[in-house]
Amino acid sequence: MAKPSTLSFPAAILVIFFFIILSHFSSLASAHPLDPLSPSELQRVRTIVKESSRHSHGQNPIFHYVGLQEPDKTAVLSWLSGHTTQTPPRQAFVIARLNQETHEITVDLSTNSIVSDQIYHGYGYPLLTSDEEAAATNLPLSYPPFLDSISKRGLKVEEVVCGALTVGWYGEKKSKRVVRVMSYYLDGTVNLFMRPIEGITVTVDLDSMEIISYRDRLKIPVPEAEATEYRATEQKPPFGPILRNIRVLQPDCPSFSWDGNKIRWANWEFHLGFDVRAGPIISLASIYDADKDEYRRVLYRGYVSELFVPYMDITEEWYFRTFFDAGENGFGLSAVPLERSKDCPENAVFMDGYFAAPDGEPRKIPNVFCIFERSAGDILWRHTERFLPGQIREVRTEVSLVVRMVSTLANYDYIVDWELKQSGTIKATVGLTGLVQVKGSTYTHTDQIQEEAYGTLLAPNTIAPYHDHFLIYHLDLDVDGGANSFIKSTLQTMRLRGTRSPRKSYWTLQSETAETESDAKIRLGSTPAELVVVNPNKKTKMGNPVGYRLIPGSSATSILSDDDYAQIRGAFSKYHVWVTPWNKSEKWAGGLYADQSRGVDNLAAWTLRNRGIKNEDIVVWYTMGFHHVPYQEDFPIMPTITGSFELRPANFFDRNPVLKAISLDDASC
Ligand SMILES: *[C@@H]1O[C@H](CO)[C@@H](O)[C@H](O)[C@H]1NC(C)=O
Ligand SMILES: [Cu+2]
Repeated sequence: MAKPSTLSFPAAILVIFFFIILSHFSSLASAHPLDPLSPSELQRVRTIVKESSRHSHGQNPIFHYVGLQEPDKTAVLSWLSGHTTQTPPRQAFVIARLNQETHEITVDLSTNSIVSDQIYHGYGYPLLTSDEEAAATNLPLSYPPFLDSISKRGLKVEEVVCGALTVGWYGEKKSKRVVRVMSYYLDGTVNLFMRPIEGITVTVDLDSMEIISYRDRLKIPVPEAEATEYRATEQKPPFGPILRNIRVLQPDCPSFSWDGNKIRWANWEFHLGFDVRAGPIISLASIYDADKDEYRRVLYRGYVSELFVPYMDITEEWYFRTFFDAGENGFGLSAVPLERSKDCPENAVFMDGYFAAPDGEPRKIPNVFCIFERSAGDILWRHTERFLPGQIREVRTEVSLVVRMVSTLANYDYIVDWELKQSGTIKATVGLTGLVQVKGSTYTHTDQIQEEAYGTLLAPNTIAPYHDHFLIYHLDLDVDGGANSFIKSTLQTMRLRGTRSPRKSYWTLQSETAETESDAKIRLGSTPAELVVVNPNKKTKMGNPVGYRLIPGSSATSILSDDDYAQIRGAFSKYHVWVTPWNKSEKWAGGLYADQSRGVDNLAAWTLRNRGIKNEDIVVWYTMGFHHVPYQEDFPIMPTITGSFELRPANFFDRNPVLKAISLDDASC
């Protein structure tokens, strides 16, 4: 934990004291069935799986994924309601590679035994491990043809850095676990992504760990190091503005409390989990209803299910760059430790995340999440009553609770925020920052460009190809209970003729309850629409079905052709909204095995069954999309692009909960 260096002595003591309390708390924390696997559980999983594979195969397994096997929803809810004191069985789900085969293993942690071990024979491969990526990127550095290419370009091999890229799928009948290794050049900068060594295609077989094909096609200059420096210490003049004397301190403690992974703040309570694939998982988010004097469930589980990032350059060195960052590299696995006063405000509280290394050993990502109260000078609600003598003036300050993770996937950094508001709103925001992926080019001026360049010339010899980012959220809404329906209402212009009213038009709602999955595939367009998940079995006092509405933010969906291989795999990007009936095994919108997947097991394929979704336990999937056309300001670092959406109560309460928004939790420290 990074301590703020400028704290006065007594405050520093308080902070230290506070963290002693925090660690004390976590050791006393009561177990929750949705808790991520602890280091000791990960260790047990490792022992059990290793023992078993040694027995049957005489080999060590490589762990590609280890995570909580999500317990049955009914078991969790029944445990939660206190109908049973039995916690649901604690199980781990493991994807391991052994003898070049992919095993799906379920480990029971209460009996310390393997419940099932199946070999996966379908298409696609599991998450890549950090070990094999490191090994693959080392290969070219001792491969004579590569060393030759480097020296032919007049470059120094000790200044070369390599990175591995997944290869996608382009209709091949047979596939192998392979990656392409790209190289970049330092020599006077740390901004290696602005100095690609273009034209070399190195393909590495991950199972045999050898280079299986090599091609050096082009002689393109490596862009200059000049003007690529981004470190603040090297900038003259330094970056401003300086916020004079601004502090956000809560020296006593924040006004939220936590018991292990369960967090309570203002009128909210929820569970926060960590998964190597998804990153943060928000579960069992419930909001207190002061009128009913009870917590009412809103979101059973919400997380980023997949990312799809296709590049629009069709040349040999680029066409395959169509990444699935969660399923190929792990959105959570790529998370970076957050730093106080930099990544998160000074008043943040931090949480660690644990994962299994490729050898199964538990590892920690310190400070993988930060949780903080945001009070940024905004108004939650206000009114000045000017019709009354003397005027009444009422203002409520906006305060919200933010959970943050930052995931760095090679050149890109994704800032993922989940924000809870007293108004009942859940807001999800993603910030895209870091560095754009650029391509070396002979061009030094746009006048020279005669043919399709697939991107923008940002600097001499530097083209940033066009690309998209699609993040799809899995939102298992349980609005006041499990059985929900999805209602789409479009705003229709009504024309008036005759003398009924001096008006010529008005608009009204035309509502449709989605019966099946195909009714709920929505691409938002020019017709305004209201998207509401309701519980048709619960009504407000006024008789409206209780609901929560989805307020979309960023607007992009994929405009690639449906028969393009990348699009077949990332088909979820075609619609803003999908609704499916809840199914335990439908978690990853790009498929469980995203690396070189073929679109057989993904959200689009599941929905072809066109199942009923009315008055069912449904999952809403929301695609947050960005078409990224780079501009010169994307050089040499990228301005943050932000997208968001909200889930907001819609006839959920009988009146505005803000009126009586209170903090139920007196600070617990
Ligand atoms: C759950 O999803 C899997 C994968 O799509 C499918 O094979 C299975 O039939 C589904 N179960 C139900 C009850 O729909
Ligand atoms: Cu981008």
